[in-house]
Amino acid sequence: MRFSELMREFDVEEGTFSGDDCSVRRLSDLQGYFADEAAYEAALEAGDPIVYSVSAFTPSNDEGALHCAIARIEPGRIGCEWYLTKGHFHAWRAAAEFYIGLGGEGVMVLESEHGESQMVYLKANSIIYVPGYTAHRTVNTGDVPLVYLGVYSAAAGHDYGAIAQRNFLKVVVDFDGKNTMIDREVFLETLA
Ligand code: M6P
Ligand code: ZN
Repeated sequence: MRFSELMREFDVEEGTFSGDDCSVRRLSDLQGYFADEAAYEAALEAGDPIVYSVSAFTPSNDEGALHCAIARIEPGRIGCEWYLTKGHFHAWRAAAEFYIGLGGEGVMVLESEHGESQMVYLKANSIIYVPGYTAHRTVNTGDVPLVYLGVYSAAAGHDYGAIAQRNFLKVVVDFDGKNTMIDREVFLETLA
């Protein structure tokens, strides 16, 4: 590979790789992802803010290659629920991923195919290992952007289908200033 293809600079504030047009996810792109639908509709009436953006460094698709994405989740909430990423399984289910925190603070929700959930803290100078066969979503629980890198196999692929259908079983919400991961069903009952 040519030298110019081996290195990229990234901007920790912006959450982008140099020379890359980042993909932007606005609130309107996240229909069905937040638990509190009334709060979602009300927020959308007020505007369509950027919730997060992703910029990728994909130097190769050869066998054994790695890709890296940098993402920036804006601070914010829909009702009690913090701004989040869509979340995905890898299309190649066995593929693992490293998440490396660069700025801000948040959590990852990890959910196995059998519905076992874990909440793991993600902040600057921390690294999370996302095992294979595990859906992963990132949540900004702070009041500044959460910026992080994800490093994964070029063959991993993003499978959003299962999450778009049933969503994660847990939600991360701010209850009286405390970040809590609770069952989606239990949270929905508190809204009824
Ligand atoms: C990380 C990586 C990316 C991913 C991004 C946003 O940077 O895992 O591959 O695209 O987070 O997450 P999502 O794709 O679930 O919206
Ligand atoms: Zn992933």
